[in-house]
Amino acid sequence: MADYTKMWTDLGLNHANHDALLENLGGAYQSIFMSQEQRPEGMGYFDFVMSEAHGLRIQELGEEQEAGRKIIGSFCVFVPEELVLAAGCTSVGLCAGADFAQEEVEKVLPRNTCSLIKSFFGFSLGKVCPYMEVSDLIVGENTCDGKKKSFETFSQMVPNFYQMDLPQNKAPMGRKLLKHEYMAFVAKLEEMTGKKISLEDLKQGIATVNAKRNALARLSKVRMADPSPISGLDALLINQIAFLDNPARFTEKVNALCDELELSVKENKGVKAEKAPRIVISGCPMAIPNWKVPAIIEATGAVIVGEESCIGERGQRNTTDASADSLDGLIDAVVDRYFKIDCAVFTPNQERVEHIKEMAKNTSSDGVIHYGLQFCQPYIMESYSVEKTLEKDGVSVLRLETDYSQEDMGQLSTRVEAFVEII
Ligand code: BJ8
Repeated sequence: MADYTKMWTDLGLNHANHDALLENLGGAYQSIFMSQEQRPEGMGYFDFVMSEAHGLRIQELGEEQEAGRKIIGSFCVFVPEELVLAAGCTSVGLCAGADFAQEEVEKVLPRNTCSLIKSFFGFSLGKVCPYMEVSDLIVGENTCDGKKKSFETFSQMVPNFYQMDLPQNKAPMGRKLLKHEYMAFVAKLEEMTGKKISLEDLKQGIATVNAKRNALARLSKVRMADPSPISGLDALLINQIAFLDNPARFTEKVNALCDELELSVKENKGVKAEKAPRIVISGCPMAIPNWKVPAIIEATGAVIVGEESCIGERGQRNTTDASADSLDGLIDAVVDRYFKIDCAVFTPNQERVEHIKEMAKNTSSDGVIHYGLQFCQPYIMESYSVEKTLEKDGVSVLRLETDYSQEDMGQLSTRVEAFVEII
């Protein structure tokens, strides 16, 4: 990696903390990803992106800023990238998947807060996340109580914070609220850039994001083969990188990888043995660099064939209809697309259970592992009905509750191994 010290200093990163984080992540990446056998060649690009995630990509974002683009950081798949791109801005995901500065974090947040929230607080307090520091606007949202209330504190810690309200149910009033909030977001973006979004701008934004989602849908489809041509870990990594990389380049690289994978399927080549146990993971988002549970699952010889998660199908399925010929009509289409996201903060949320069933069937999976982050009420509470409904359908379910620490690795491995053996 080139020397980015000056760039990191200019961003205000804490060098000692940042070096420690990079060293930790580098080690984890080597042992989890680079030790996999028969990886597709196309993964080389994504390895490169990861190796430069705090370097070249941040430099690119800085260059975009110099050219007048604003960088919009967000924590939730309800913040539409289409609108951000239409405004001539760039979207980056800020959800963090690793513990950092826990002691400092627990001075401002209750201990019983989920790891995901603690993580972005830790990244901010420890000054280790260049994406957070480079963002011109940070968008928070009213989803679960943990995020909504913690953003009250977080908004005092970072400059340029913007809060988006979100509905909690799928009634017509909920859709109305979502549209109101997207219109307000458009107004905020226009105020920042000093430029109105045109019909053409939004058509282009939708086309770029639809192309990215179509490429990811192609990846989901090719993974359904047995033997699977790509590991679940690598597929998760690609879904995580989707929140950081330049969207057009990312789409091209995912499509190139899919060309390779489709060929492997034709030749019956896989990364795991044929008839290896097939698992769908469902539950809380696995933000980068959260790879703990997938690594444990695939170490048993099983293969993960789908993620029912915001870093996966829940976040990326469904494209936006770009056929409307008015700006308002296109914004309605964006609202319709996002209103289908079945996050567990919604009640009732029967669509999510139906989606998990459908995924289990389409991927011919042998079982579903429900992943809940400790203290995440929406997903852990919903996991009970997910389990009951799937079991009625004959699908085996294992419910796990964990955090970002490594302390429960042994116990999790034992439970996952036992589950994989019986399915
Ligand atoms: S659309 S899943 S990205 S809100 S794990 S912070 S729910 S206590 S992340 Fe999410 Fe948007 Fe929904 Fe998706 Fe709260 Fe649970 Fe923590 Fe969570």
